[in-house]
Amino acid sequence: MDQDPKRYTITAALPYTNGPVHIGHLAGVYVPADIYARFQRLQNKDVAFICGSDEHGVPITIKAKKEGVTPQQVVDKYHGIIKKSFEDFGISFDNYSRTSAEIHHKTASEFFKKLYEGGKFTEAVTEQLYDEEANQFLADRYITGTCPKCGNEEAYGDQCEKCGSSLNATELINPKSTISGNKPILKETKHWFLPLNEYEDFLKQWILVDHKKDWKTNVYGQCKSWIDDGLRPRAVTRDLDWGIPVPVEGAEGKVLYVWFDAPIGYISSTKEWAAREGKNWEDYWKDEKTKMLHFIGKDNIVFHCIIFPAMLKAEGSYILPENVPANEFLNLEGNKISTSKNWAVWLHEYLEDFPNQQDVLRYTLTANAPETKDNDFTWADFQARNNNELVAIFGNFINRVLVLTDKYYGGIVPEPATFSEIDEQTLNELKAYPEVIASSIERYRFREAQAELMNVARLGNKYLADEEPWKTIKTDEERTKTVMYVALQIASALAVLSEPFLPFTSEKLKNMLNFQALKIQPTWQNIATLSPPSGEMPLGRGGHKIGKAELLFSKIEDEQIEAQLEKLKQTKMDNKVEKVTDKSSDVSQNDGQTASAEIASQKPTIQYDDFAKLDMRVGTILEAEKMPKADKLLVLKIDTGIDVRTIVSGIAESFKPEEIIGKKVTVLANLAPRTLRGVESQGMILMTENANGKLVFMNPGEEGVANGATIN
Ligand code: B3M
Ligand code: ZN
Repeated sequence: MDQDPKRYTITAALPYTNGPVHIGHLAGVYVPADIYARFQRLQNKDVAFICGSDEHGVPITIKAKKEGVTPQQVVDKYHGIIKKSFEDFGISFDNYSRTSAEIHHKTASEFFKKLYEGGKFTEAVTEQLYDEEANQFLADRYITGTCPKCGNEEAYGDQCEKCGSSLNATELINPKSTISGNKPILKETKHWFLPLNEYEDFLKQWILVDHKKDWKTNVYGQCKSWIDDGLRPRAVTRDLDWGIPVPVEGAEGKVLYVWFDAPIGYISSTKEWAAREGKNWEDYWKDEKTKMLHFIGKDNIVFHCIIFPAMLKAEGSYILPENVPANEFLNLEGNKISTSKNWAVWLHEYLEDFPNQQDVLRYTLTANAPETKDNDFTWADFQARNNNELVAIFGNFINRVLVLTDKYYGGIVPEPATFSEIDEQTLNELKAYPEVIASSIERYRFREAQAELMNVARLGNKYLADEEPWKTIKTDEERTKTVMYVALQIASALAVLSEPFLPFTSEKLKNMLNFQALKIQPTWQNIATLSPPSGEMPLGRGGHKIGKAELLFSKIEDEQIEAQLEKLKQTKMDNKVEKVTDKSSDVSQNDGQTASAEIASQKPTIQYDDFAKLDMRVGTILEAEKMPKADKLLVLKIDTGIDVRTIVSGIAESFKPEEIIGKKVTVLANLAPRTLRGVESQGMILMTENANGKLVFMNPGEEGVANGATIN
């Protein structure tokens, strides 16, 4: 691969059209992909940023059934909402297509046929799960059961979202139809399989050797465990009535598996775009010099790293992705985001509630992006990021520069006099930022990149605070001109460097600085070379007239945040009501629909001293056994770093003794001892419930934490 590719095919996971887009989707996929695409365009790269709606698959038909409408009505509705909200949010797709489009049906059918004719599939009659009451085969999300790998009781027929395993429906333990709730029977049917086992050597070399170093550890790790586990043939057809008909004889009533057709959607969307723009789509999919990237969420890793590459390899004429920068999940106010439980911040609603504040959400989602672990979105954090960072740092700097320029010079950039050592230092620091930010983006570290962008604004604030032009204006006109000149250079650099992250702000700022009237446009590349003391200078050598100052960001008030929290509270109450009245099955959009959206409200405020009384430390469970004649109790021996002690814990219904030995736990060490069934319990281990209501340990998570380490 060319070290400095000229052409990029950047894909973002095709959202299922069974609901609108929420902040989890944005943080996981669309915001990072958009930052990356915008950045590469600013490097003058030839970019195709591709997406579209994923309109097939069981999630759609289930939604249609629930709403009593046709699948087509469901996809039309959500395709419209999703497409518009992406546009309004500034996600700069070059093309947003949909998999119900004719070009996609054609492309996917041809792809299948080529593999079929090339003998790349195996054909087999196997026993598949069948719902006798609903009279249909059960595939994918029509079936739930216990994951054979991790024990999650809500795994789907094609995937367990808890451990990420890709499954065949018949592997599930205790399978249950999500249509009728019944136990399915087995019934014979014919399908076509992609023999993934035959691609093992290729995948081993391509992922485990060639990309060991450059793929994110979460992505690499998942791939490695699947490959180590051994790959099995994977059915690429289904007995369903919604989808792309299998284009061969003897396949009546069968459609392509949604995960077979959906990634081909990237190709058909590229074709649609290329036809419109007069480009050759094959340059973006078949030229080794093109760098292809798939931005996805972690639950899509197996499909993009194992199955789709095997399909591309089988076809033979395509390039493979250079990287698959998958993110982890974003939670909302401590709970898993859930489409069916309405536990989400929906993009289209955000855009209504916070008009013209797209960049605030973009900023918060990037600042808190789940790049290496799941993260939490809270409205309090959103408000703080806006008020304390965007308003107080970025906005404040720009406002000061523009207001002072207007006040002192009638909006005309002053001619600088001599640059002091501080000026030169500041400018040299500024010049390094394009490279620093670029390097973080190139490594998919968008949080880090955005934090560096904010450092540019901080640099500006510090410079103004130190040089105090509002004071020197009374004593030294020449010095003031130079200071304002330098500050204006920083402002113009911010206008350029913020574009990938805060496109609306960047646009506004460019207008405020009147970039249109400049002879030379400041760019990512020329900030460093244009800047003084040598160089042409981004805003010219004095004389350039800037525009009027406008506020870039405005304070978000407590009432706005309270209104959002109120909405969520209402959702919680609705869910409680629903729980007793609606027993219908629940279907995930990869966002843990089964999660309980119940959150305990905050307890009364305590003082720090109260907290400091708690002695909490890290420990390891050394031994665990059932308390005789007690269903709920386990007797644990725990190494707390200071001693080995006995703790009796009411977790026997959630854990078998043997599965928790060796686990790190958080121990409340100075709780007064209590005797339970004759055994003295010397403390307590801290637990919580996960989204499925299962007890989990408050695990000290980070590696390398020693027993006895205190928590404070
Ligand atoms: N429709 C998104 C999801 O799992 C799925 C992505 C397809 S990308 C080819 O929510
Ligand atoms: Zn699992």
